[in-house]
Amino acid sequence: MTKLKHPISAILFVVPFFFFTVVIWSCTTRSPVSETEAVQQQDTVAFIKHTVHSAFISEGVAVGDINSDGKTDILAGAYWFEAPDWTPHEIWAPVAYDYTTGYSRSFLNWAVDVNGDGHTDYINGGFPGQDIHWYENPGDTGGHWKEYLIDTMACNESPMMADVNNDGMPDLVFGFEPTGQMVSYQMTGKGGEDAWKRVPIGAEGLPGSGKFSHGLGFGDINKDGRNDVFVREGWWEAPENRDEVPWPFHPASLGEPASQMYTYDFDQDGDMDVVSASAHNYGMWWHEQTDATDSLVFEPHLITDQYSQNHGVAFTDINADGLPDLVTGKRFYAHNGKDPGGKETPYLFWFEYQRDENNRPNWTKHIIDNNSGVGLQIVTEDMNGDGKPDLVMANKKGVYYFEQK
Ligand SMILES: [Ca+2]
Ligand SMILES: [Ca+2]
Ligand SMILES: [Ca+2]
Ligand SMILES: [Ca+2]
Repeated sequence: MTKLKHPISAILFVVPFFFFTVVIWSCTTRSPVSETEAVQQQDTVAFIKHTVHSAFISEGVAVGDINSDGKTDILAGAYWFEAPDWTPHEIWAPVAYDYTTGYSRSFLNWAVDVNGDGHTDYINGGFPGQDIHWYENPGDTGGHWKEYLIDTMACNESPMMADVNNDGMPDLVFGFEPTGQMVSYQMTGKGGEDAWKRVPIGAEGLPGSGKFSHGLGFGDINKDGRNDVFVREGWWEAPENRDEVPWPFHPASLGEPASQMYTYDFDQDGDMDVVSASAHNYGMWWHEQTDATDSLVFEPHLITDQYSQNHGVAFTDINADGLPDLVTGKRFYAHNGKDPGGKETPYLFWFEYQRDENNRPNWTKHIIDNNSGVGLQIVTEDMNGDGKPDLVMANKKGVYYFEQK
């Protein structure tokens, strides 16, 4: 296995350290944040910005030790970038993209040893509803990586990697629009065209499985000890035997079209709540679970409506206080500048999660940068081995590594 960080391990990243601040901004305004404010809010945790690549090549990104030298490299689009100097190496022959008019062929990326030969391979998903491939790391042989098809169609705009069948190996999860199903792809270990086995999660004709469905998450939403799959329209309940498919679907209302969603007991009342952020419009919310008697009822609470296009969200403990935090920002030119706020400042920020004396959540905004933003995913990985999570993202401005000081 490579240094893969999938959602569960991100959620479990906990280091005890205590810190306290208060929410100082109004979540009802939408005024631009000044650079002065941005600097002032970098007080608790600071990052060094490394520009890995300064052109649009991908909106997905992954990390892994590609050349087995013990250093974590970065993969985005047609390249892997060799640590520590981020020397580019081609995976396939790159082509140029224009961020003002179009998209790349690389929307979501992952790195894992697919064929079990000890070399970290690459998974690349394209435009929503288009094909998804894995690329075999050639090792010392070098040259472009051999491409294998996983499926002709990967739907939902936030395909994810998660251990759905609980066998210790990461699976791919996304929708299949023709049948309206949420599906998983499990690694067979065989490599080649047979490297992935498709296993449905849900029955046919259910939401969240369309090409442009927005919002997908994985976690134990009903708190029975088994991680479930959820979308903004409901959730699939993991059975004790994960191979008993389809998993039962429970309708629930989890808000507006979103990007990656996460579940956590934010108000510490014993039930699982959900956090989501708008992928193309304004807003971030935590959804308080208020009733578990039916298929779960949630009440949304606004975290902020100040930023739009939060199409990549990570959930990890940034400041090592034992509480997971949100990391997101603007997906720069998500729809070529046409979304609400599409041409506003491409901020990257984290929202520090804390609780007041009554266990009500509060969220403190920390601006990290004002000239990058996010793409479709954020990697939170300790890139340099100092124990602190760093941030890696790729979007229509370039590829960035934010090293936590
Ligand atoms: Ca391999
Ligand atoms: Ca469960
Ligand atoms: Ca709760
Ligand atoms: Ca924290």
